[in-house]
Order: sequence, then C-alpha cells, then structure tokens
Amino acid sequence: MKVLICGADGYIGAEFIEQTKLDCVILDNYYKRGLLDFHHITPLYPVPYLQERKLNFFHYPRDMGNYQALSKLLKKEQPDAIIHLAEQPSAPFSMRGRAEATETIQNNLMGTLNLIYAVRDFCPKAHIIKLGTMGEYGCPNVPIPEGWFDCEYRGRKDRLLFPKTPHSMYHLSKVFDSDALAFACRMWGLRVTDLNQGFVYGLNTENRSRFCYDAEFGTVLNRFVVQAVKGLPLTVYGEGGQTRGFIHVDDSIQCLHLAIENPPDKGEFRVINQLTEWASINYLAELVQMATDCQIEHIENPRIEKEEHFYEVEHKTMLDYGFRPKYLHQNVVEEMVDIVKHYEDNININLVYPTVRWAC
Ligand code: USQ
Repeated sequence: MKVLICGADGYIGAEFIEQTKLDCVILDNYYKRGLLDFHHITPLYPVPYLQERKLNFFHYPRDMGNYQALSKLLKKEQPDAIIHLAEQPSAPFSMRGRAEATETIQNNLMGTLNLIYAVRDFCPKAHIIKLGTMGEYGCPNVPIPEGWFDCEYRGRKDRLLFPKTPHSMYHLSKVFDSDALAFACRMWGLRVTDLNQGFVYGLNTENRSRFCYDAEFGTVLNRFVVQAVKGLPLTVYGEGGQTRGFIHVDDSIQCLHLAIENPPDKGEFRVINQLTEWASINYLAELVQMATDCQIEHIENPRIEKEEHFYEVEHKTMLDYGFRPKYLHQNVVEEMVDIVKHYEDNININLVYPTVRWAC
C-alpha cells in the first residue's frame, strides 16, 4: 500500500507523516509557510521544514497547480491512496477581499481539478481522500446526513447529495471541490472519500505540527487555550451560540487511516462526517474557563453567521470502521494548557484579535 500525502507540511499532514507506518511519498510546495510569512503570522513555535526532519519519505516540492509535474509524479509513483490536504485552509483569510477569495478558490479548485484529471489518466484505481469540511453544510434547520440523503418531493423519491450553504469563500471552495469529485466518480468511475471534518484542535509535545492561534489560521479552541495562557479574555464572537463539530488532531489522523483501510467502490463518491462531537462556542469557552479561571469576553462578531441555531450531525461511518474517539473533557484542555505554557513567551498578542470582517 503506497500513499501520497499532498500538503504534508500542514497541521494535519505533518502529524500524519510522523504517526503513520504506511509507505508514503509526500508533496508540499510550502505555500502555507509563504502565506504566513507574507502576512507576518507566526505559529506558537517554529516547525522544521520537511527536509530537516528525519523522515523516510521522498518529498516532492511540487505545486498541485502544476498539472505536468503532478501527472508525472502520479505516473511514476502509482499510489494506492492519495490524501489531499494541500489547500488554503482559512475562512477569514478567504474573506479579506476579492484578491484573497480568488486566490483561495483558484488554489483549492485548480489543485483538485488537476488531481482528478491526473488520477483519471495515470492511476485510475487510486483512492482519493479529500479533506472537506463540516462548514460546507452550513447550519441547516434539519439534521445533517453523511453527504447523501433520501429525498421525497412531489410524490417522487431519490437519493441525492445534501444541499450546501457555506458561510465563507473558503468553505465555498470546498463545496466546489466536493462537486468536482462527485462529478469525477459519476463520469469516470473514480473512487473518492470526501471527509467533512469539524474544526481540528490539540497539539502534541513533540512540536511537529504547526499550531496557529492567530485570528485567521488558528481554530477556535486552540485560540482560546492560547488566550487563557496569556491571561487574555477569551474572544467569543457575538452571542456564542454558534455550534460546531470538532475533532482532536490525533483522531483526525486515526480517521485518515480508517479511510485508507476502507476504500470505496469504483465510481463511489463516499461522504463521511469526520467529527467526534459538537458544542456551542460558549460551551468551549466555559470549558477553558473551568481549566484556567480565565475571563470570557463577547466581542462583536466579525463574521456573518447564525449565533443561535439547530445543529445535529450524522457521523456513523467512522464509528462503524472502528474509530475510537478522544472526547473533549476538561483534562484534555488542561493537557493543552500545559504544553502551550512552555511557549508563553512566543505568543504575539497582536495576532489574537480578529481583523477581517465578513460585511462590506
Ligand atoms: N470563533 C469565536 N472566537 C474566535 C474564533 C472563532 O467565537 O476567537 C467562532 C467563529 O465565529 C465560528 C467558530 O468559532 O463560529 C469556528 O471558527 P473557527 O475559526 O475555529 O473555524 P472556521 O473558520 O469555521 O473553519 C475552521 C478551519 C477550517 C476547517 C473548519 C471546520 O479554518 O480549515 O475546515 O474549521 S468547520 O468549522 O466544521 O467548518
């Protein structure tokens, strides 16, 4: 079993290549490092470049936007599975303005399209595992199925993909990705797993994964823990009744392995909701407060999103494959706090408050 990891230098990719025992080749052009450097955003601690780490994997410093290079790589390596993580991952960055929206959609969709065509023409049996996001669905007032749902309308029945209502250009780019991948399964018999992941949190002591806490690239719980360690009040946006699914970074790696071990059939577009649990932002803030005694501040919400809504998600497939989740209890927050404390002096408080607004 050979696995190609596209985007091996990111938060999830870097952790995956440390934990996996699979035979891998890796691809990353350091796009995200460039983006962070350009915008003067520093993670909690520096992360070594891939070539500085003791890895047994061959690294292709390729851009997925370069079709010739990508197709040459696939032709040569013939991977059995391809994990596609190589995308612009920030919702706030994508909402900075027209240029950033264009960059996000161009980068994410072109990478996915190139992958689809290269797989179709050079390794059509490969299983594409695409990191999608729960944010593609938005917050509908009905339960969210795992992609497909049985629908009855005016007396007729069908099994359709659930309609999506994303709330940022980044999430919209992922909807485009999903549609393109479903199309490739329908037209050309590719096999794809679309993993709709909740926001990822957590860090390990070995500092191999890039832990961002800034308002653009840091996810909410990671940000709250850093804010608490620095003695700052937690930045709950608006009412804080926004509810989101989430998953620990180690569980995200576990689920990627389960997806690899359970490939879909030829022509199947399989959608999996990859999360452990869900809760409101207020609940997450209170959990961090219980662990640290910090203050909580409700600041004006820079985003356009529902602040109070119904939320229920079907997430059965990974459990059926044997997923053993790590649930978010106070002790997990305390573990995170202990690790983050080692880097307290690195925390730049100028990165903590949101600067990007959704409204024009
Ligand atoms: N939020 C706060 N305070 C903060 C930061 C965020 O209240 O300081 C709120 C936001 O308003 C939002 C929620 O927390 O309602 C989640 O925000 P986030 O920044 O953690 O997550 P988001 O930008 O929505 O997207 C992130 C990652 C993306 C991933 C996605 C999963 O950037 O890569 O796909 O989480 S999901 O949330 O399911 O879309």
